[in-house]
Amino acid sequence: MGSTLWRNARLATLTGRSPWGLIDRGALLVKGACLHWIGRELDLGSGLDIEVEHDLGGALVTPGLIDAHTHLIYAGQRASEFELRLQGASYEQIAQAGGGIRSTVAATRLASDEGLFASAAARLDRLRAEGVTTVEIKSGYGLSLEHERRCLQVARRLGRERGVDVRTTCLAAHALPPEFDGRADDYIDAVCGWLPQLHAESLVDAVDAYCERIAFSREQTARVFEQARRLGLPVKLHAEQFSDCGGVALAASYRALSCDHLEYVGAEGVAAMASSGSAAVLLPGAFYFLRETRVPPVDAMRRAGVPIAIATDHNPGTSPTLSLRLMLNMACTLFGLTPEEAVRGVTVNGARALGLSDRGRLAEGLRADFAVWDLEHPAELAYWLGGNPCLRVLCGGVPLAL
Ligand code: DI6
Ligand code: FE
Repeated sequence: MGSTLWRNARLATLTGRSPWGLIDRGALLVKGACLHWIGRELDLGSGLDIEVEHDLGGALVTPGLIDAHTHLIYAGQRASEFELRLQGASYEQIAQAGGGIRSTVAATRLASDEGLFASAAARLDRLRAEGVTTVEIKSGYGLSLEHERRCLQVARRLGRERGVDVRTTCLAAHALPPEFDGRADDYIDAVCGWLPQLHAESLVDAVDAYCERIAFSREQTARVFEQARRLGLPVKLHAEQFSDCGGVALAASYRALSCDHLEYVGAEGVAAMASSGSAAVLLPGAFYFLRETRVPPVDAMRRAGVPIAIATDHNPGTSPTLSLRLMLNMACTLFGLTPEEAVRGVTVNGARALGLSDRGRLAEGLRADFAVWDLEHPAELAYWLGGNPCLRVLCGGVPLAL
């Protein structure tokens, strides 16, 4: 099999010890779906079987970006709720009054499969156009076996048809659907009954839950996690977003891939994550959009060596953004990450939050997932606001049409 050479590039490999793992005048040799060789053009051996050669004109190349937390599949929008919040209503008040997630569930249940696919595909294409090659997509707006299954099927179809690698997460324990009003424990029993079926249909890569005052308790979350463990599925958790419910310690005890949000996590939670190896997925879009003021304890996470990932949390209620680059900027301005930490958060550590070791860096043997940027330096990924400097995206060695 011949290979494709991408040369005359500035590579931000994110490997090694030097800042950004920068290689100037670098080249990438892609064979099939993998990076076959990577290094300085000068060091490129002779006698290689190169079929096609592309001169990137000195452009910046980074690993394909990884959005490790999204809720891409839903119908409708919640602009009226945004207005209510601007007038002083809180997210929790709106949720308690039956709005919030429940209103998106009602719209999603009414949408056709084709309608759900088309709206999610349009959203995915926008992420992709900014260099995203791996996206985690959660269910959680169906909240019945039939509708959770439909949403997960749409996620799988997006992965097959849009050229991006999709990881699915079952978030049936997202909110209490109206038919279970006042019966949260019964709903959790139902969710535990659906998981083996959804898993048998190969629809689930991981299991998530929303552990919060307005959602499910620690005990209810633990029951979902027990079932995931029986099925051999990894878990993740929406934890300590509005209060410290002890969700992080619970998730860590199940060796969660990640704990997400974390504005209210305390020192014990951070220590628990460090010992379980769970990644912290920070979601500055939701923090910004809800005008929160308490920031996640980034310094404590750094000191404890917890890998920090950054994601869009795209959803219609709390983070209606489709720009992972904007999240990089917010991770720096709002949470105090350095641009390099932020970029590592959507590459190396994004992969980590999904339990993937074959991507997130530019290194031989890894997937040929990379983005080419009209930028001089990788810090610019977190610097420019708006616009789109992404020139090309390759996923698994295949160029995507942007
Ligand atoms: N992720 C979620 O699942 C909820 N918050 C968050 O950050 C909210 C989803 C919604 O309001 O629709
Ligand atoms: Fe979320």
